[in-house]
Amino acid sequence: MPAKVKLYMFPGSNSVLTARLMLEHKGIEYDTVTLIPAVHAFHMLALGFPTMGVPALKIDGRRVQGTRAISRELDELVPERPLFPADRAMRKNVEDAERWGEDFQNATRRIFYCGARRDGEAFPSVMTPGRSWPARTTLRVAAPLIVRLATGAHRATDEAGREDLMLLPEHLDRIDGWIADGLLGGVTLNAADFQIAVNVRALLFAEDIAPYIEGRPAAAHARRVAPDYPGRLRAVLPPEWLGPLRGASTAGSPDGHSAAGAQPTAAAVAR
Ligand SMILES: N[C@@H](CCC(=O)N[C@@H](CS)C(=O)NCC(=O)O)C(=O)O
Repeated sequence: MPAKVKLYMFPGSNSVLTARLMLEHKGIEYDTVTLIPAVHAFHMLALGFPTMGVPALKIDGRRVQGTRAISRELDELVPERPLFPADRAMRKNVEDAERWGEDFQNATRRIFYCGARRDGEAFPSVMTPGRSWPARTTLRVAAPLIVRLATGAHRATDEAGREDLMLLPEHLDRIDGWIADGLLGGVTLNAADFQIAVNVRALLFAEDIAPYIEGRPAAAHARRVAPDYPGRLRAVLPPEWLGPLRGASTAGSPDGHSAAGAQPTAAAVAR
């Protein structure tokens, strides 16, 4: 008999989307328990999960929490379309990239909350699509408070967000390199694909950042793996935070040319 799978989630969460895409990739049917962000933390603890975070699954009543635990569990449940290669060395590479991707997930979230503090429409644009009107209204009204709480929970300070943006060119180069090597973006998607692509996709709805990603292999990869991730963060980030992106010689500079030399360099704007 197929397992009974329940996903604890809220729409708009980057890590939840990673879990959903992996469930769909495996063809596993599941029910969702849709929670309100921030309040969800109390629900998760009350339900007996070890931490407050989503995504989490109950599989025939057994609790599995976090994207990296979920990817392993799904391979146990449905061996077809494996999320990890059978070859030991290749598996290790995917595991390492997936772990790196979870840190990248945290960075993406911090950058988002830095933006959401400056653009009141950003949080509702990501968190309300697909929800009932009472939930949409509640989320709209509570958005400033939830953004404040999430800032604290995820330590998404301006300082941290600026630092994350400083490292972003390096991260994008790494992702493009993994795509070129075939570690990401293969015929069969793996756990690292789902972990990483969702977060590049999330960065693509930041109007300040998207021009520096568009045109890169990472952008095409993100759209392939996570075609549907609604949201909008208007261009509200302090311009000096974007210096490292402008200074990086990327395929995705906004005017289509290498910006190195023509724009402030990372060093020029670094604290
Ligand atoms: N890194 C975790 C994600 C955990 C996480 O931070 N989830 C957010 C939702 S986007 C959350 O539940 N945050 C509230 C909290 O942990 O208190 C994973 O990959 O599963």
